Parts: sequence; C-alpha cells; structure tokens
Amino acid sequence: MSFENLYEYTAAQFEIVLSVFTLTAAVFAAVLVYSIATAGSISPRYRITSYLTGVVMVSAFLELGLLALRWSESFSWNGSSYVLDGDLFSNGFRYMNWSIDVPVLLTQLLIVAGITGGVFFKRWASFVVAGLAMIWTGYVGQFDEVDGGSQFWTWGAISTVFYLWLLYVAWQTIRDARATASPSVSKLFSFVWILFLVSWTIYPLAYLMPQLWATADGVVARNLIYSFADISSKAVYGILLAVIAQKVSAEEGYKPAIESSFWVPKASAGAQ
Ligand code: RET
Repeated sequence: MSFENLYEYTAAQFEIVLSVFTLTAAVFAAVLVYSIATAGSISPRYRITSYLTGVVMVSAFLELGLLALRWSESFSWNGSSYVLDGDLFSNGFRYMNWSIDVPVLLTQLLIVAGITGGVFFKRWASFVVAGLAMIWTGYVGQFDEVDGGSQFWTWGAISTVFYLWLLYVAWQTIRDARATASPSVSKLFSFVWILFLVSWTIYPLAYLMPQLWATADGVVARNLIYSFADISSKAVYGILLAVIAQKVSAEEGYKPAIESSFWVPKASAGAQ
C-alpha cells in the first residue's frame, strides 16, 4: 500500500497535490504539441526522437490524469480535513508508466547520440533489460513501503544495481556522442548528462520518502518531487534532445534545420 493512504490532509495539502498533478499533465500536453510541430525541422535520421517524445508525452499525460482522478476519488472532505474515503490511492500507476517511458527515453538518447549498427542494438538491449528489471523489482519493493521491511530494502537494493548498470551505459553513450560532436553540441550533451543524472536519481529518493518523512507533508513533498522529476526527465529532456537533433541536422546541411535556426544570425546561417 502507498503511504499516501495513511494520513489526513488539510485543504491546502490536498489541493497542492491535485494542482501539481494537473499542471504536470498540462505540461505534457503542451510538449506533445511542441514535439510534433517542430519535428519537420529535424533531419529524417534523427526525427524519430520527436515522435518518441510524443509517445512519452501521451503515456505520461494519461498517467498524471489518472493519478489526479484517483487522488480526488480516494479522499473526501469531512468538514475539517480530507480523509480516505474510497479507493486506495496508488503510486503503482507510476511504475507501469515508467515501463513504457524508460525504454523510450533511453532509445531517444541512442538515436540523438548517433549510435548505429551493432553498438546500437547492444546498448539498446542493455537499456531495455536494465530499465525494466529496475522498475519491476522496485515495483515489488514499494508494496512494502509503509512497513519498510526486508521486502522494501531487498528489492530496492536489487533495483539499484540495475539502475547503476543503466547509468553506466548512458554515460558511455554520452561520452561517445561528445567525442565526435562539435563544441556547442558537446556542451549540450554534457547538460543532458547532468539533467539525466539529477532527474533520474530523484526517483529512488522518492521511493525512500515513506521511511524518511512519514507525514502528510512528506506525502505532499513526495508528489511535488515526483512531478519535478517527471517534467525534467521526460519534457525538458525531450525538448533538449530535439534542440540537439536540430542543431546536428543543421551542421549536417539539412535545409529545413538551417532555415529554422532562428538563434543563428541570418548571414552565418546562410554560410553553413
Ligand atoms: C526505483 C526503486 C528503488 C531503487 C531505484 C529505483 C529507480 C527508479 C528510476 C526511475 C526512473 C523513471 C523515469 C521515468 C520517466 O518516465 C524503481 C524507484 C534505483 C531511476 C525516468
């Protein structure tokens, strides 16, 4: 059971969680439009990254919408606070959403990094296996988050081993991309690495929250940081990869990318 079900909430606590769920869903809907609308300025070789961001946005939009509905169905106002009165709230939806988004986000990294051939398939297989194993072992562990017993710690630890493997392959991929990139694209890739490391590492911290901060405020904090991590690891990351893909497309001479590089002065854009 998720620790969200253990507490009563003030009107402010309840509403903050609900509005953050709604805001996050709205961000995903907006980035979906952005990705589809800007896909044409990216060369066909990298363009699929925009469509994959679209896939992530749709699945995350549905998940956050569902969490918002579930949150408002689970608790009701009794005159002085919001109390559990209906279905249990569950973070299990998040793990199911990650099962789609994690493999897709990692595939995007390989594509924009320009990894091809056998290396692509080897890394892709590692990403999918490590990513799904990380999520599903964590899913088993989170059922025990309220007690914090051996199921919680053992499965959490196994999940962390898969996470470290995944991080290593992501680091290798970004290192390879930087080795052949232009200086400005290389800088953007180092930003991808920082964004990746920070936003992904928030999820295991959120897993630990029921053991670190077991109060109604802890629940609010956990859902705020989940949303921060979701927006960073899916939406900001998707936009950043699209910007890199567009820049690389322009460097490789793809005309629609050059023409839509509005941040480059006209004369030098023409000279590329
Ligand atoms: C779990 C269980 C505890 C140990 C670790 C975990 C890692 C989760 C991560 C999730 C990333 C999710 C993303 C979703 C985007 O859609 C499963 C919480 C290490 C890294 C990026």
